Amino acid sequence: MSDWTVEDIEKLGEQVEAEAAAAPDLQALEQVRIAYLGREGRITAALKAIGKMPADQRPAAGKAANLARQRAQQAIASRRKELEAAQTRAGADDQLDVTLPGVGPELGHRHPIMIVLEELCDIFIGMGYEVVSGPEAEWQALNWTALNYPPDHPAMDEQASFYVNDEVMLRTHTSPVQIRAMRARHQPDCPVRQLDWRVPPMEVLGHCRCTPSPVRVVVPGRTYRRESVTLTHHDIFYQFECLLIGEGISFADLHGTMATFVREYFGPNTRIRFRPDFFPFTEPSADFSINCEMCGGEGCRFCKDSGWVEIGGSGLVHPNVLTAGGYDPDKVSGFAFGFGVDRLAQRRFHIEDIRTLYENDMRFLRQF
Ligand code: FA5
Repeated sequence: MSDWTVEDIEKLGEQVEAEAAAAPDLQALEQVRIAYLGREGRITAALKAIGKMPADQRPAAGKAANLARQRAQQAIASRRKELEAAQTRAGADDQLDVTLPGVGPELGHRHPIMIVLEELCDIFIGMGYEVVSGPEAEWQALNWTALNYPPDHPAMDEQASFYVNDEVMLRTHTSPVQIRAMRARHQPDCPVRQLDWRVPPMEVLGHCRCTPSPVRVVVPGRTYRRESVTLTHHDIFYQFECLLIGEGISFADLHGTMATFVREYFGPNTRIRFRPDFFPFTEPSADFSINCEMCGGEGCRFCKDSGWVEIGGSGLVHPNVLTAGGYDPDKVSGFAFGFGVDRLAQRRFHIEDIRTLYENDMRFLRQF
């Protein structure tokens, strides 16, 4: 006769599950396995005892013992998995070698265009100029009309510009900021400050009820033109604009300011050359070049053997543009000039293809 009852056997499953779950490590779990499933284990003993039980109890006892064995195997296997995973995690932590040199975060790099722009701004701030900006999506009225472009000027052709809608476009140059800067220098209560940008330029002066302050600003900024991309032309590029308005400003002031700027930026022996040009917003207008710093003016492939490198456009502010800014052309005058920044960056860092400046290739950017 056996001492085992069916109830005893049924309880084994519950007991082994509780003990397996409580095992703190793999060694303790092995002890649980031996205690229940080992040769002398309790479930093994129960299975052996079935043959000695009364015949009517054997089927139920056999079923209970098999179930207990199944529960024991599952409980032990799942606890083993948990304990092994914990051990792997702990092992990984142990592998941290605190004596290894640290990996420093990689420092960012300034974009070559930003390096040039900051240097340009510093030079002009040193001369008492204020750095201002304007929107890249600009009123057509400011990009063209207020700058004295006649309605049929070829530059307004859709081919050369990106239009957003009938009134807004991506600015093709930084010159529209001239108008914004002028109107911002009217006294706070002057109606010109509140005027719609689309008011016909020749009417603006009629709204002025103040004496606007002199203007001395530079404008670094991104510009857009619908052009074929080449080594030196892009459809996105940066310009740098300078505007001075006050009493008695003449071409001599333009020349003096530019001479100071080019000597600071390109070197003390730099010379400037003006040649007559045309811009609707300046009169007279001139393009300006400097002697080629690569060959010292002798002629080389960088200056196409001319000894001169064209930098940008300049001139005295046209009376109609002063009027569009609310300034009386009989009382004040001014000069303006503007040039491309990308080409300066290309020369400074010997970058042959302007596209490299806009591709964001880290191998290129890491060099600066
Ligand atoms: C202008 O944009 C005038 N607003 C400059 C100006 C300002 C004249 C104030 C008078 C008074 P222009 O179209 O020439 O001018 O452009 C000026 C400079 O921008 C060029 O000399 C060139 O360096 C640069 N530039 C023009 N188009 C591109 C382009 N597609 N890609 C790169 N740079 C360009």
